[in-house]
Amino acid sequence: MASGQTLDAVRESAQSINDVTTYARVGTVAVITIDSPPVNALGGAVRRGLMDAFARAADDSEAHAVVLACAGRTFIAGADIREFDAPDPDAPDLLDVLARIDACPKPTVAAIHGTALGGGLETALCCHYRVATPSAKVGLPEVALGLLPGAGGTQRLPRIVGAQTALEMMVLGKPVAAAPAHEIGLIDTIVEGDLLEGAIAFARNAVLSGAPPVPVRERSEGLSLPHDAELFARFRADNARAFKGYQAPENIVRAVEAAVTLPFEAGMRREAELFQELFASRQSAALRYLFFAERQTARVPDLPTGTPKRPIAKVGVIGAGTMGSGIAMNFLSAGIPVTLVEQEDAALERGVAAIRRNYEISLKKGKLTPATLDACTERLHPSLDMADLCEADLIIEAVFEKMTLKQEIFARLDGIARPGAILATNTSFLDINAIAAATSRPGDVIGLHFFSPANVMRLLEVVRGSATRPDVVATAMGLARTIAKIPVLSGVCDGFIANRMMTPRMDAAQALILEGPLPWEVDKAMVAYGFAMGPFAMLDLVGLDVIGWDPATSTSSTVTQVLCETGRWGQKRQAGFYDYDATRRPSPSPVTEALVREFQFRAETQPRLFSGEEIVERLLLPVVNEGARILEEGIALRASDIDVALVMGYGWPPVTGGPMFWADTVGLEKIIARLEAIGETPAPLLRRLADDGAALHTWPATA
Ligand code: T1G
Repeated sequence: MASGQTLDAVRESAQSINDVTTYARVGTVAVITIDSPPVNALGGAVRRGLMDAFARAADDSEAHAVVLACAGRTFIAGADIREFDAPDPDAPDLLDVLARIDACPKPTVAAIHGTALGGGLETALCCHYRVATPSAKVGLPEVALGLLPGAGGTQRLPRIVGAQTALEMMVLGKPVAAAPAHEIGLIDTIVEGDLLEGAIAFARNAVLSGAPPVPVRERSEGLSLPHDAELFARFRADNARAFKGYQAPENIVRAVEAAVTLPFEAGMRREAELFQELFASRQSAALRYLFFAERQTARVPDLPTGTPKRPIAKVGVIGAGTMGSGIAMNFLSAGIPVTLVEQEDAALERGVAAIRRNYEISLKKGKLTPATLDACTERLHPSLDMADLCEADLIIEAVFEKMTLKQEIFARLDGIARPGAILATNTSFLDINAIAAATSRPGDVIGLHFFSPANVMRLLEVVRGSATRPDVVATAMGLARTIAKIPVLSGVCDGFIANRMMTPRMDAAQALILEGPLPWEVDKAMVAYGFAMGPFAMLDLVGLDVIGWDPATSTSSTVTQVLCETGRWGQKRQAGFYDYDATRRPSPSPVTEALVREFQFRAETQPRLFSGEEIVERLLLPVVNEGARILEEGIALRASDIDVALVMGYGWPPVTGGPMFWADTVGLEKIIARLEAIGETPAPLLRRLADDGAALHTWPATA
């Protein structure tokens, strides 16, 4: 970051403020540096350091300006989320620290590299100026944690960029790159060369200009931008769908309304009220839980520390269908060449065309540059000959879900793949051990279960066979991050983790409609809970005929079987549980209703009304029970891994935290009682945890 000369000057004069903060002076510019890995988060030590360092700067008569910089990979990346539920009692409150910075009478300059996010950008907004490297990004992503910028961001940001841009930045929560941030005035200068030198020069010029520095709280250019009173109403209307079910966006809008209508101090008080509402909410607790849960899945406690990873420089994919081409894209986009093998030319061409089409869609959306698109597609090597996989470091089989076919392929791979190559199967439920047994190298065989669309869904289930070697597991878990996936380690069982967890939800839904609620009433309840679509709409989308229905053995013994037998296979037939018009718009079907009523009659149930909450509970209880069994069997390492798998693999509503987190919000004693009330046998782990007063979603504490 800093060239030799400047860095030497800083080092020579640096004095320790505390273990994460130093104070130096380069000429007449004070340089405060935070060094608190991994992301310089605003934990207690950083807050104490900032408080004392800025006090020192204000009193230092030799210092005519102040630069705030960070060491390591990034400028301050936000409040320390780990401290939210266990704040450091001895450290000053963040708002007091920022007030100290904000009150500095000398020009203050934030030198930003990496990502200045959340409280990090709010700290920079308490400086008079912000300079950044070209690759830096700034943002207020608190909405992703179910929060709003609670350290003045909702009040200061609009004063620079205006209400509309501020709303977009905070409600979408997406970081803004340095160049566009400079265009909207959020960054004062982009420093092409050495950031610290540039920041010091900027500070010197600010002093030389003689102009009194104006704190952001006193600026108003953003608020004087033309905006009509309809702005907020329109913003709410335009984003109503995206806001649905989330509390934080509305509170952000209200906070920005306060920035536009109230004096700064009153606006800060309003921001604090709105922040506290969110901080105390279950949604935010769930999202903060998932933030760390996602970052924990890659840890495999029983892997010896320092387990080596095998270098993966070349990848082979067998099967150019929807999954194979999607899987290939993950590696192409990560800069890894892929040999894509198919049996027939037409199938191979379809796969290659699908890959190119997907990249072109990303290009149209501005997510890709033409150069990147060309680089990705140039890394793709289509082939009709498995022998071309002989140099691959990793080969992923993604063919039809048939054990004999997979075993045949792995047996052939055994003779083709180089020694040390990792042989992976994308099977979604077949026994990895049986596939591995088809080779002479079962230790090199592993499951890499991608979720469709494979180039989009972030979950990657890494399935460890009984013979899979530790370095193969370590390689797969590390590779997930390389291809921007969240790895969840699974043992071998039917459906691994995510599919196994979703099965009892579907079974419960099918059973429930015999007790009263119709399919669309069940779906409505699940959508209200936060799912994008309910289980029956999902069945219609996927196709009833492909979910384990066999015409040869169908016996009209379930609603689904009868629907399939009568050709109501779902959306593709414009009739399934729902009826569909030509645009595939669904409507409750009288045919299905009559069928359900008939089955209710046969079941001799006393159909009754169910509330939405009761429907949700009836579908979630068996899922929680299955999760507890998965943990007891050692299939999943942690309960939070199960939640991450469902959120990342099946769009389980993140604001609920996932089924294991939900179970603790209900209380395990109640979960057990309600499971028994519906005739389910609670998994022993639930009883043990309930007896110990322990939580399910953080079990096991050690993993
Ligand atoms: N607090 C504590 N730890 C954090 C952290 C944070 N804010 N951000 C990251 N870490 C840890 C993370 O757990 C991991 O730890 C390591 O850093 C690397 O993270 C008052 C209330 C900065 C873009 O939401 O978006 O400020 O697993 O694996 O992919 O208004 O981390 O190594 O032990 O993600 O390079 C707002 C959250 C907080 C930013 C880096 N800030 N962080 O991504 O690495 S709320 C955020 C990120 C707030 C104020 C409000 C990303 C990153 P470990 P990583 P990365």
